[in-house]
Amino acid sequence: MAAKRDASEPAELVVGERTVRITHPERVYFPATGATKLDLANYYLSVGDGIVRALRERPCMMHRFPEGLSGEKVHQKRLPRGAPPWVETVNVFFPRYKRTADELCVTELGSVLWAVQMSTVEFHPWNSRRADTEKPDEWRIDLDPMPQCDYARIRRVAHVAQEVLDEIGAVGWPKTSGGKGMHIYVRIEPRWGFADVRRAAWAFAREVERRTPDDVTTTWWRKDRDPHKVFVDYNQNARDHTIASAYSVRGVPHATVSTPLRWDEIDDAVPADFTIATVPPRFAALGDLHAGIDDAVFSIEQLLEWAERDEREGKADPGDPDAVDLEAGGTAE
Ligand SMILES: [Mn+2]
Repeated sequence: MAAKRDASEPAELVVGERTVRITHPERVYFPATGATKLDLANYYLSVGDGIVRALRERPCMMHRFPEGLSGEKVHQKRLPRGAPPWVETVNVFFPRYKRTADELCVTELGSVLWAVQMSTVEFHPWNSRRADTEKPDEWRIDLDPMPQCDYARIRRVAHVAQEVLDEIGAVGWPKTSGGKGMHIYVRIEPRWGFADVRRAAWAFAREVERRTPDDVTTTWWRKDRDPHKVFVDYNQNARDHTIASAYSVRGVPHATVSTPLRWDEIDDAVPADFTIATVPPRFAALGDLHAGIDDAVFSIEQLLEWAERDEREGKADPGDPDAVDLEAGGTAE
């Protein structure tokens, strides 16, 4: 009788010099397609350089689905117990709760796979790194469709954002959000705190709005936003706001992936086409389209000047509702 591997036995994945045991490899995580926990692990293995580049040295929230998508979702800040010693962490402070937490800090692909073993589907890294968690090195342009906004509008706004980025000498790296929107990341010098990076993002969003007012809103209150427009969500640059990283799978039925795009793909690329099934061959063919992100570092000074100009004209935004003054002792609300 031929030896047959029992599908319910743990799988052992070799990742560089690490071996990661995946228990319950056959557990269905995505009931709509039947994709299992092992499929998820193999997906992350196949985009290894890309996911590590997106997460490297960043505090990272883990969005876990211990029973797959049919069960409860856990937003996990603290690294779960039982991690091998090579899985690294970074200690971050949460002023709102006056507590610290040791969050996952990916330094190698093995730790991504260990997070999958701990049922992580989505990775939500900070926009700063452990060398100084209070100084973001990533400006995140989040193009959020309001409920009745069509994707053509997202595409148009992405091109306007690209035009403004070009003019200020910044290199933007677009990706699908894995949902209905788009993200554009810009590497920045880690010289400013969250409040300034957010102000810079706000000034940029307003410039994009000025150029295409029929497509964009920067209106603060959700209820006041035109439901057909794109909200350029500058608040994603506030402290302790995180969004799914490049190559992060999303916890949705068809396991879409937040997928890096070339600028010239934006008009044709359909976000729903990028899933844990389709992104591995794409990655094998194209490599990581964000591979150059760490070499294109932008300084936000000009955007801060725009922010000052707009503030002088009395157009300051109402402030981040979640902002906490760290130096004043961190009393929120
Ligand atoms: Mn978004």
